[in-house]
Amino acid sequence: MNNREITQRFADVADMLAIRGDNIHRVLAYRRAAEAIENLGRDVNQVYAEGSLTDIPGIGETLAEKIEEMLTTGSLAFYDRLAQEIPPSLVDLLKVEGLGPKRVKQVYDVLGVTTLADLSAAAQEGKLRDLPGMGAKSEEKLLKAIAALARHGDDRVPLGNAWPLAQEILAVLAKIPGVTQTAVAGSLRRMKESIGDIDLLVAADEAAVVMDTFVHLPQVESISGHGPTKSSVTLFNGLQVDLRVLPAERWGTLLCYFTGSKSHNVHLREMALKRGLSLNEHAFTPVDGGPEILCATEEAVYQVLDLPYIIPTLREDRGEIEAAQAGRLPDVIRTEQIISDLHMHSTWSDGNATILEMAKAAQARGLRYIVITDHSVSLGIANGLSIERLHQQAADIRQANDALGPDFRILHGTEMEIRADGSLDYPDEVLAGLDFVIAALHVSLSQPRAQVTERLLNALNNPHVDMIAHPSGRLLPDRAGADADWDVVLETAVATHTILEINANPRRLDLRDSLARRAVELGATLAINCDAHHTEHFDFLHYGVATAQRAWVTPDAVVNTWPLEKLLAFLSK
Ligand code: DGT
Ligand code: CA
Ligand code: CA
Repeated sequence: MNNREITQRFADVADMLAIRGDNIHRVLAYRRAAEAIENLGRDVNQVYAEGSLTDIPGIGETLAEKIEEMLTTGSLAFYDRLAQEIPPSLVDLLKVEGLGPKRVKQVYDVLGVTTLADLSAAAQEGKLRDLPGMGAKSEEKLLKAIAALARHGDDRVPLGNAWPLAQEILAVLAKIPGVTQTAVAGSLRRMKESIGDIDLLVAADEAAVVMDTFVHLPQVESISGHGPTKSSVTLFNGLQVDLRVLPAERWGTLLCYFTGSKSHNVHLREMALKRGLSLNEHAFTPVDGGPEILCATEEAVYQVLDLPYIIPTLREDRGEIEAAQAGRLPDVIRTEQIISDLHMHSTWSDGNATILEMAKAAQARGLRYIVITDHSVSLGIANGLSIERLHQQAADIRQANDALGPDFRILHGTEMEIRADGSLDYPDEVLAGLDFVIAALHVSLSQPRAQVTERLLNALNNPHVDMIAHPSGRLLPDRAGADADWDVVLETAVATHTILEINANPRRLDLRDSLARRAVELGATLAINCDAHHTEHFDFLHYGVATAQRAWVTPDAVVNTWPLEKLLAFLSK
């Protein structure tokens, strides 16, 4: 079994245990294990071979044994036994908005419902309304939710789709009189690569008018909840948005609670309890009585726990709280530290703007140098450059450099195909004449692991190749990208001084956060580039920086923070 299969199996076990009504800590342990394997930057088979499964955060002896069983036998006896009691298809029912594990158990026990289709039929036949705690109204709501699920699927939405929508909605809410603060929360504020639902927060003394405006926004398809402090809607694109309104003096605890992650919050609450305080979205409350401690800012929340402020992109309970306690919180990269972009396209290949237009747009955003890296000859669909056109392009770059003067510099590069057979698209003597050489995979991504790995190694070992762009080639949400032996690839990149890209295009975010963190641990040098095909694509930068933050990347490891001279010296090594 591979990482994905083990992740899925653990997630299913967690859901099945929850449906069975098992101890919550047991459920959480499996959920945490699923997350740990999902976020593992390397092949779980290899970790097992090294005997270091229990070094994975969240994996103790018991779970390590279960992983071992799956890796060596391809199945899990515990899961099979559980499946006798709780049909695995019940897990799908949890995707229905408003249906929790208790209710799923009930419809299974009482009505024999095991699938979504069963549930839909039972609701249509009016069999649900007579269950304890249900009624005709909740039955109708459930039918709607099942229909919504069928329409939109349960797919998480890529970060890049959710972010602009959330900003649009917040901008409207911020203009309502009496509103003093607005923020995104949840996974969107933590900038996870995919978003389950959008969480929005507003500070205002009068909630009613905010809620009214919110549920009647033109983007809203249906209203699933409209209460005094919380409302939920579904947008036409299927995204659910939750909004909560609270008074400003409780803003800090509110924002912290709903930013999550859940595991980060659980950890904070445990720390609070050790101090005799219970912590929720409203306040800290002394366990043995006494007045609440209100926090108007998140800084104040962390201060009560004697912690420095932890930025949202780090809040995954992947060691950030321990690091904060020890005063070793990484000083992660920030957008304003970036002064270059090393990967972009122009009208010479499949870009929409001329070299000069791209350069001016980059300069207007505060960058000091860029590399033009149009596609190479074999990528015909992207109008890849023949060797002849590549040589002609040099003159265009010289002219643009002359036009811009000494404060800005355009380098001449390429985004060169690594062909399906592993060979490179330009001969060495052509590469030697360029300032910067990117190698990248775009075709035959589904080759077997050994073959894809070999292609990447071939590029890494070429002395002219300076960077590997979007190493896995994945496209969110559906295309998983190449399955390479990442540890070998990352180690070879370090050994050959080859830069690895975190591609900031929100459909890529590649290297993904977990692999980027592994890369940095191994000593890799990274770049964060927008892969702009249009001047507006430079706005992608913050997605790439957030991904780097989630990987604990510090500015020194990112070449885009370096002055040009430092980069050139690195490249000549
Ligand atoms: P998502 O929507 O699946 O991408 O992920 P999140 O993290 O946005 O999760 P969501 O929308 O269910 O809840 C938003 C935040 O609210 C979450 O990050 C932490 C907080 N939260 C929600 N439910 C709980 C809970 O039961 N316990 C704790 N401690 N926090 C919760
Ligand atoms: Ca959410
Ligand atoms: Ca939510």
